[in-house]
Amino acid sequence: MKQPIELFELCGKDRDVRFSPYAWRIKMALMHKRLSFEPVACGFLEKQAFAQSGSNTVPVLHDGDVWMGESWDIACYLEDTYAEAPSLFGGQVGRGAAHFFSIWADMNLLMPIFPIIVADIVTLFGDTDRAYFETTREKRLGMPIADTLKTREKNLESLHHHLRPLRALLKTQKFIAGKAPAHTDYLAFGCFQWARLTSPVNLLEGEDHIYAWRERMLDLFDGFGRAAKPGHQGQAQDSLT
Ligand SMILES: N[C@@H](CCC(=O)N[C@@H](CS)C(=O)NCC(=O)O)C(=O)O
Repeated sequence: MKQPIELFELCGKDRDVRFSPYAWRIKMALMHKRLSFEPVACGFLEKQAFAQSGSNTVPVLHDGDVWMGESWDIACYLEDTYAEAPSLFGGQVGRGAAHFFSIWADMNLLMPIFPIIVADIVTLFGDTDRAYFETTREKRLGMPIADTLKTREKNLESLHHHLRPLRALLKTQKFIAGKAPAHTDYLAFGCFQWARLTSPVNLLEGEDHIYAWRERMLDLFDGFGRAAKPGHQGQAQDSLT
């Protein structure tokens, strides 16, 4: 019998708290494809568990003989390997557009969200992962993590500037992919789910079209995203507004 698909993903000191934005993209893609999978929690210093993939980052997919890192490559692998299952891209043209959107989402969602939530993310790790995260991310930020708190308001404003095209789109259609969700939605959702699970900061207000879309995304697959455990106290940015 075929071994179940495994998905290696990042966890906090509470190993049930799983917040990697890239892993969420793939978890939603696996649900979309109706593939059952076993999530495997990994700390930053536990990469040995997926050494066979040659990847230094998660998510990593292990499916039979296949070991694969890089979330975009994994999405393409799932689309091609499980071609009979519901499509993530809706054909080659859709794949090209989704690839562009993946780059757009990295630059216009992930990057502007990061400085807003990083001071909360760091608190979710145990000592060893925390030290690793501080060293690597402070280098990336070019400042101590604590200093990001001084510019949180400004960073939120900047994020909302980046969100304008997404908001304009979601005013006219229910999902980024159109009438029904597909990989473009999972690409963006991963970013918002990351923020929602790591930080009590409210990125979206209740009357925002993006907020309504995120609610629809949280309801998908019997509330799969909504059921995830947040790392912070209290509710995960749903009914806080
Ligand atoms: N381009 C990669 C990025 C994945 C990535 O950066 N993952 C982070 C966790 S959210 C990671 O594993 N970082 C490992 C490290 O910093 O050592 C993808 O799309 O899969």
